[in-house]
Amino acid sequence: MSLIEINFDGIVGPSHNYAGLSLGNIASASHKGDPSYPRAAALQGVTKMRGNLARLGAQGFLLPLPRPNALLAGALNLDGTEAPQLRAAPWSASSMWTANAATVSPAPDTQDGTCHLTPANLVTMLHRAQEWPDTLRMLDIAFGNRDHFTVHGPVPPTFGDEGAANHMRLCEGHGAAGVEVFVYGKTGGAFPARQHEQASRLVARAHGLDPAKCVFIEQNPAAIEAGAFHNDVVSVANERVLFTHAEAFADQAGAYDAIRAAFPALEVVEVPSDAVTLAEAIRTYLFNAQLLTLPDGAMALIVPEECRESASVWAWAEAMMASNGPIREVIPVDVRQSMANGGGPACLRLRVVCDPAAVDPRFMLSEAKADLLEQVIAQNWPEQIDPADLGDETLASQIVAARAALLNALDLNELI
Ligand code: SUG
Repeated sequence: MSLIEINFDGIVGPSHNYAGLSLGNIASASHKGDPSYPRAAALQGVTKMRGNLARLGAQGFLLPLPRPNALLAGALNLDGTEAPQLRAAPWSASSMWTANAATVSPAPDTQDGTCHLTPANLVTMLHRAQEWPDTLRMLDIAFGNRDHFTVHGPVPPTFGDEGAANHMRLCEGHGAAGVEVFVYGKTGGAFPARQHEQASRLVARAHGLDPAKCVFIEQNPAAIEAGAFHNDVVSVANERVLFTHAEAFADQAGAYDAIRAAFPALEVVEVPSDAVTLAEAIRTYLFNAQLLTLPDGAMALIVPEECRESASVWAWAEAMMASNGPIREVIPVDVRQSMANGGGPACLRLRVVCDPAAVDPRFMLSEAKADLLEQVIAQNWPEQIDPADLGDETLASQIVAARAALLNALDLNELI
């Protein structure tokens, strides 16, 4: 059995819009009310997947959830007198950010030798809290092979859990046993701390992880205050490398020491604040990057285009590429439609280390399937949505039909 890391990207749903729903997410707040372009957004996502398929040889995807969500709309008793943000919540396409779909512990880390997945409850934000039941349904199908996967229910409220966005794994190779790092926030600041320490600890127990191979670290409150609503906005790990901003953790040196105690081979690539300020790191999403191991063993960082446009970030990236560090390439991708809602390349993917043959093949990408996705999206996704359109019956029917066309094309009608 060969275990590899597979990125499961969220296909951007046909209801993608900018309603400013996420307090503490600066991009979401600053694009509130803008028109969105769901077709372009979804096509940007497929192009990103194609690039990684060519680089890595394997790529998976997860599907948009049913929107508008009639169950939530009903529970909210919408009658037109409500605040626009309540009206928008059932229409949110936020499940595109699959780094928040679940926390994943690969088989070599767990007691029973299966890969464990816990869907994130996302309880802090109304529009995200509606995701987990449909996410769970999908995970149960994609990872339904019980010889290889264990899929749990979510962490109970009120412990907020935002999934893999606050989880990092250090290992010598993806298929080897690793150390899992859980990053949580403490409440009390201006913005919500969306990952609760007890949620992280509960997930680690449920997954049967060795306590000696788990590290729990507090996020820097100043980073949350500056807009790092998830840890993956300020750091990312791959194999033995932790790529991080110098202000990511409450106790930066203590965090490195704690990780090193469990994983002595740790190699930290730290970006100091005088090279890239915390604000610029959050604006450009330098750390919301996919840190990939290429087939030749070198690492590449897939960053948003916004990084190349920033003088300080790009100067730092060029210096890093010229040095002899573990990250040899920095590759910008255009995911601007997602970025405007605070979702970079790393938000758009869930990493699962597993045997690709164990995954339901309907969730695996090929060049031909990427062609098919592009075709269905081009034919069915709305070109533009203005937030004032949310609630419109004709638009609702178009969105439902677009998702149905996708499920039908992928032979996944059981998800309707
Ligand atoms: O939860 N944005 C998402 C972005 C999630 C990014 N994911 C990671 N960092 N892994 C969020 O804040 C905005 C929706 C709106 O405003 O319409 C939103 O939900």
